[in-house]
Amino acid sequence: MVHFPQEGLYQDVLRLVRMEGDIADIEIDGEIPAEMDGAFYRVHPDPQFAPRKPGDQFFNGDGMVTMFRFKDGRVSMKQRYAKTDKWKLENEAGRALFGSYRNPRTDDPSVIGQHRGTANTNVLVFGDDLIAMKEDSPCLTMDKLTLETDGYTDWSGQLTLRTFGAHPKIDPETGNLCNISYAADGDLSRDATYFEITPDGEVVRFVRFEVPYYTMLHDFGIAGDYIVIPVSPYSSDPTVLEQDRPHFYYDRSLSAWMGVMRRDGDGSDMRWFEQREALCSCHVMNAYQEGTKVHLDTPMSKIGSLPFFPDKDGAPFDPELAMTELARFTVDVTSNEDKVESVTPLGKAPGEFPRIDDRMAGKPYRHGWMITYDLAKPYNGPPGPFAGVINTLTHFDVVSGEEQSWWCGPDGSIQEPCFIPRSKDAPEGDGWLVALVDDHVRNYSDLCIFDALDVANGPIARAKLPIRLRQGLHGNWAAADLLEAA
Ligand code: V55
Ligand code: FE
Repeated sequence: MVHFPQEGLYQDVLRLVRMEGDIADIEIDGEIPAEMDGAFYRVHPDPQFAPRKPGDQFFNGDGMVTMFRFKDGRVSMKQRYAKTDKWKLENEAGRALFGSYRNPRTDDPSVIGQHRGTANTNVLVFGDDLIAMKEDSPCLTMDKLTLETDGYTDWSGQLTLRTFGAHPKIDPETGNLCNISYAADGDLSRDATYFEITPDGEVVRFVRFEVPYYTMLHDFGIAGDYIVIPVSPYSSDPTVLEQDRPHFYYDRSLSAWMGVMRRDGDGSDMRWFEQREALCSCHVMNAYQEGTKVHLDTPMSKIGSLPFFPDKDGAPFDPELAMTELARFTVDVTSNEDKVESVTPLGKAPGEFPRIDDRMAGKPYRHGWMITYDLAKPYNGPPGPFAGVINTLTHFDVVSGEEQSWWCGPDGSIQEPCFIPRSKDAPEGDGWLVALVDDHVRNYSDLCIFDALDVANGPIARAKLPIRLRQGLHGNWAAADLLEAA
C-alpha cells in the first residue's frame, strides 16, 4: 500500500508519476523537422516509496529518466527509473530505507555507508553510456538505448570519490567531460575537486582545492584556460543534521565568492574573489575568458532562490528578493584585490534554468535561453516548487541585449529547454529548442519544439504526451552518431 503524506510536495503540479513505460510514435501537432535525429534525455525526481517521515525535500526523489527519440519526423518516448543502489535496496525492502535529503543519520541502520544518491539531477550521453548524476554520490551509468541501469562507476578505479557533480561541461575542443565534486571527503567538508575525463574514459586531470566554506557547489563554468566556480551562501553544519532540519540554509552573513583556477594547473593557483553583498547563483549559463579577465554569466538573486532551503536566521522566504535575473560576474586574474570586479545585469526577464548552444561552452558566445517568469500574466493552475510560475521561454542575445519571449498560456509552466544544433557545423544558435510544457489544468505535458532563434513565434511542433510529467531538473541532447553502439 502506498500512502504518501498529505503534503504539497505530492499534489497538483508535483503529483507523482512513478511510471516506467514506452510510447511509440507520439501524436504530434505541427511538423517535427525530419533532420532532427537523436535523443533528448531529461530527468525528474519521483520517489519510489513514501518518505520515512513527513517533510521530505523535492530534491530527494528517485531519478526518473525520460528519453525522447527523434527520427524521420517522428518522436518516441521511453521512461525508466535510474536504478541506483538506493532504489534497489528500497525496492527489495518494499519501503523507504533512506531518510532525509543529504542526512545519513536519518537512514535505516541496514543501509549505513551505502551511496544515498538518487541520480535525479542531470542526464547526459558520454562515451558509451548515459550517465545520471546527483552531486552527493558517484556517477551512475545507464544503457543509452534501453535505459537499463548498469550501476555506479569509478571510471576503472581512476575516480574513487564518493561524489560527482551534476553539471559537467563538455569541452567543445577536446570532447572531455569537465566536472567538479564537493564534500568529496565526507559530509560538510570544504574539500572539492576538479577533473577531466576523455570520451574514452581516461581521467586526464584531477586536482583538489578548498572552498571558503561548506556550500552547495552545484554548478560551475569552463572559461578558456580557466574554470570558474560561483559560491553562494548556502551552507550547513552538524547541528542541522543532528536536528534533522533541511540540509542547506541560506546564511546572509556570508559573502558570495567566485573561484578561478587554471584548468591545466595543480589546483594551488585557485583564487577566490569576494562579492561582499551576499547573492545567490545556482546555475551557470556560460563563462569565458577575455585576456586576463574571466566572465561568468548566471541567473542571480539577492537571497537564496530555493524556497525549501530556509534562511539561517528564520527570515521568511521573500519571492521578490528570490527572483533570479541574468547577470555577468567579471574578475581579473591579475588583480591584486580578491574582489569581484563587477556584477552587471545581462537580461531583463527574471528566470532560471539557463542554457546555451553547448558547442560554445567556455567560449565567447551570443545566444542563451532561460525559462522566465512573466509576472503580469494570469495563471489558472496551482503553485509549483519554485519562487513563481515559470510560464515563459526567453531567448537572450547577450551581445545585442535583445530578448524575445513566448508565453505558454495561463494553464501551465515550462521546464528547462535544451538546444539542438541543426547540424554538427551549423552556426551558433542555428537549430531548435525542445522544452516540456506542462498543462496543470488538463494534466498533460507537451514536448514543444521551437526554432531556437525565433522562440517568440511559439512551438513549430508539439509531441502530445498522454500524461503530465513531473517538474524536472536537467537534460541534454545526443545526436544520432552518439547513440550508435560503441
Ligand atoms: C540542486 C538540485 C539538487 C540538489 C542540490 O538546483 C542542488 C540545485 C536536484 O537535486 O541535490
Ligand atoms: Fe542544477
